Amino acid sequence: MSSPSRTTLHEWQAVADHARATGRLTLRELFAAEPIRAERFSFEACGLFVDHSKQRLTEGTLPLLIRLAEACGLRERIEAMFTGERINTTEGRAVLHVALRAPRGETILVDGKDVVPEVHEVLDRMAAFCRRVRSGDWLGHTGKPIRNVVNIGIGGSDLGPVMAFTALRHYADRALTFRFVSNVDGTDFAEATRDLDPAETLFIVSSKTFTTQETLANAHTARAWLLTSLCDEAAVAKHFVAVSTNAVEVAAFGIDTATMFGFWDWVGGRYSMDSAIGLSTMLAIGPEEFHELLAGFHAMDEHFRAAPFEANLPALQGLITVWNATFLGAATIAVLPYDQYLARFPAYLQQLTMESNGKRVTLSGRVIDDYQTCPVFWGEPGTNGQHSFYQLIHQGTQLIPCDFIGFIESLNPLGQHHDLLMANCFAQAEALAFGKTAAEVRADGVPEELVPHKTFPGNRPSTMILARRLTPRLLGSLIALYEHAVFTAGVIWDINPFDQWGVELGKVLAKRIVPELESAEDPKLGHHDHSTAMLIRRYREARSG
Ligand code: G6Q
Repeated sequence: MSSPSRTTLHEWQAVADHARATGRLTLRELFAAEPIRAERFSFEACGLFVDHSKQRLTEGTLPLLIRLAEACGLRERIEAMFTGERINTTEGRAVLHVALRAPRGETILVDGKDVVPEVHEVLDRMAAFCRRVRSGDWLGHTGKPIRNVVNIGIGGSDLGPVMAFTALRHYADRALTFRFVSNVDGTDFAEATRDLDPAETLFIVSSKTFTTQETLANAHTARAWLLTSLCDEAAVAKHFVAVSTNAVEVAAFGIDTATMFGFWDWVGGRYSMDSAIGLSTMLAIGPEEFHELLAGFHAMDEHFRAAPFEANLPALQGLITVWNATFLGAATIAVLPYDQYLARFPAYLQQLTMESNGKRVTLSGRVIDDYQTCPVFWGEPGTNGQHSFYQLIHQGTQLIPCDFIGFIESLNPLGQHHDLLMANCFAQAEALAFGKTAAEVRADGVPEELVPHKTFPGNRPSTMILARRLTPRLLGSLIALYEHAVFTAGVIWDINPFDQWGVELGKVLAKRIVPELESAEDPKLGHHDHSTAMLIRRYREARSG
C-alpha cells in the first residue's frame, strides 16, 4: 500500500500557500523591509559561513519548511540512518557513509556488529600502503619506485577521487603524477597513459562490484599495456591494487587480495570517496591529511545529527532546495565555486544530487505526479562562467538559484588576484539579487531603445558559502553539507536517495547491442525500433566498408 502524497500534509499546504502569498515579493523589497536580514539568514558551523539572505525567504518561510521537515519525519530519518537501519529499502541496505568517518572508538552497529573497527582496519592498511608508495619503498617489478598513479573507476568510483585530487592538489605530493581513467572510450586510457613509464606506474582498480563493464575493460587494457612492456605476469602484483567489496572477482582478475582494500555494501558509490575508494586521495595528500578530510566530514555529521533544524546547515540547505525547486518552480540550480581547485566540484555534485534524488517514485512505490523533485545541478568555476552562461542567469526567462562558494584566503596568493576573484563573486550575487531597474538604466543616459536590453530584473536567488581556506578538513565538511542536504530533500520528497535503478536499462540494452555491432549479420527484425536498427546497420556497414 503506498502512503499518501506529501501534498496531503497540511504542513505541505501551508508552505504552498506561503509560496503563493509571498511569491511576488522581491529581494529588493525583502531587504528594504528588514535591514538586518543578512544576520537573520546567516548560519555558521564547521568552518562554513552560509548566507541564505539572498534567497527568496521571508521571516515565515524557514519555520514553515522546518514544520514540514518535522511532519515528514526528518529527525527520525536522520536517526535511522545514523543507527544503521536499512533505509535503502529498495536494495535492503543500511546507509552508513557516516561510519566511514567515525573516529576510532565510536560504535555504529549494523545487524548487531560494530563496523567502526573494520573501517579503521582498512584505513590503517591504506595508510601503511600509501606510506610505502610515497616514500619510494614500494618498488615496481623492475625495481623502480612508483611515480605515477592511475585510478581506474567510473561514477562513484571516479568522480569523488577526481574531485578530491583536484580540490586538494595544493596538499599533494608533487613527485607523484595522478591520472584518472573512467570512460570506456579508449581515448581516455590512451591519453592518460601515453607519457607514462609502465615500470613506474601503479593502477588502482576501483570498483565496488568489480563487474562494471567500463572499469573492467579499462583494467584489462591496463594490464595488457603493462605486460606488453614488462613481459612478466608477476609484474601485475606490483603494479595493480584493487578497491572493492568483491574479493572473488578481484582474485579472478589476478590482483592479489592482500593488496585489495575493502569496503561494504552499506557504502553507496556516490557516498564512497572517503572509503577505500579514496586511496588515490590518500596517496596524493598522505594519511594525515586524509584523516583531516575525514574529521571535516565527521564534524558536519555530528552537526547534522545534533543541531536544531533552525541552525542546521545541511537541513536548511536541503529545505531551501525544496523551496526553490518544488515551491518556486526552479528547474535547475547552478553551483559556482570561486576557486579553481573546486573545478570538478559541480560534476561531483551532479552525481550526488541527481543520482540520489532524480526520481519520480516514493519510498512506498507511488508515482509522484503532483510535485517536482530534484532539479538539475550544474556549474563551472567563477570567474570563467561569468564570460559564458551567466548571461542566462541574469537576464534569461528561467529562475536559476545559485550556490556561490568562496574562500577568504587564496592558496596561491598572487598580487591582487584573490581580491579580484572574490569581488566578482560578491558582485555576481548582488547583481542577481537586486538587478538594475529601467529607471537606473535610463539615469545612466542609455538610449531608450536599449533600456530593456540593459535592464536586469534581479530577484534571482543565491546562497553564499564562505570559508577561510580550502583545507582537507574544510572540503570534508563542505561535501558532507551537500550529502546531508541531499538526504534532507529526499526525505521531504519521500524518495529513496540511495538507489539508482535508472542507470540499469541503458546498461542492459548496451550489452545486447555489443554483439550486434560486431556480428556480420543484420540485427534481427523486430529486435530494435527502426531508428536504432538503422544506426547499428550504418555503423557496421561503415566500419566494414
Ligand atoms: C553510485 C553508483 C555508480 C557506481 C558506478 C561504479 O552511487 O552506484 O555511479 O559508483 O556504477 O560502480 P562500481 O564501483 O561497482 O564499479
